Amino acid sequence: MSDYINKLPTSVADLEEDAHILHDYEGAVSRWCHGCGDNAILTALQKLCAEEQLPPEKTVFASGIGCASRLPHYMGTYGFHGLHGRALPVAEGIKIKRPDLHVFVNTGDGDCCSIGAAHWLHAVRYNMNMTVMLHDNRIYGLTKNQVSPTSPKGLVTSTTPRGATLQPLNAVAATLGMSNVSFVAQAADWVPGILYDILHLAFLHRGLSFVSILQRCPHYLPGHFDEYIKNPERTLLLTHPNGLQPDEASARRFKSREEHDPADLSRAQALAVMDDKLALGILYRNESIPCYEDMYRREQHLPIEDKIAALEREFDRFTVKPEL
Ligand SMILES: Cc1ncc(C[n+]2csc(CCOP(=O)(O)OP(=O)(O)O)c2C)c(N)n1
Ligand SMILES: [Mg+2]
Repeated sequence: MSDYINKLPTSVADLEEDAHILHDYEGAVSRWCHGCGDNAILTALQKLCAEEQLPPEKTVFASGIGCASRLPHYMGTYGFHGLHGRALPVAEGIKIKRPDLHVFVNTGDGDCCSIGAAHWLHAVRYNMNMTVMLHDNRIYGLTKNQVSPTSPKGLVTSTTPRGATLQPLNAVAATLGMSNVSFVAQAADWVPGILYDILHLAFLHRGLSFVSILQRCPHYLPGHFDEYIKNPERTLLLTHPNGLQPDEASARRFKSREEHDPADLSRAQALAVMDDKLALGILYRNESIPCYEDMYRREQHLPIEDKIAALEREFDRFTVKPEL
């Protein structure tokens, strides 16, 4: 007990020096439209950083290109606004060299599921410890209203004036089917409390956590998610002692609830493809998948004699010996 008392700050000045406040995580003023769901994601992330007291100098947000990918500018942490579709390889590069950093990725549905789709598959397979957020507004926002892989069939956009012809790609179901998947969740920007809880659990997961966030684009797709927003019956809240455990007041707002064990992959896959309801919560979590950076570092930390012996073996393989 006396130890604990000794560790308590003795003055407000001590407190201010050590503790980070929300303001420490604020960056530039956002240029997103009024009512854009990206604003809710930004707010949740700043709150998460403050709650977890993440040192801003040890926290990185990596992104590709798109409206969603502007997020690193609005954080008071480090950031890397990369190339279209390349948010994940940038984040992996950061993590492999600096596993001590907290790495977050913000990517759009075009950025992740279209031009960056190959990186998405492999990032899930490498399972590096990072929190990946798919801002799924179902449209290319930044480039002004082109069809995206997640646009629903029939959606009229500037590149599909007669309506999108293909069935949309289900990013949650696709991720659940990828090798080495370790964490998949679904959230919506219009339920900020649940969004925050999901991002918090995603951050605490060791491995790649993939959070698909349905995100409103009021400029190009006004009212697009109203079928869920205006009809609470159509949202299914997933709760479990090993998943989301919202307080009773927040949970009561959902008319449909299901106790879903995130260890159950086949139920998660069924929940991801439901037509009539939108499942929000932790669909899948598996803590036993190893992280690539841990395996890589184990190899990097071979004793020097072993490294030299391995090099000698390689050189010997290519030595041309004169015939005697
Ligand atoms: C190699 C390359 N191809 C195309 C573009 C043009 N471009 C920029 S953002 C974007 C799509 C953005 O859509 P999404 O990823 O869904 O993000 P949003 O703006 O909707 O948040 C495209 C096609 C580009 N910048 N680079
Ligand atoms: Mg988009």
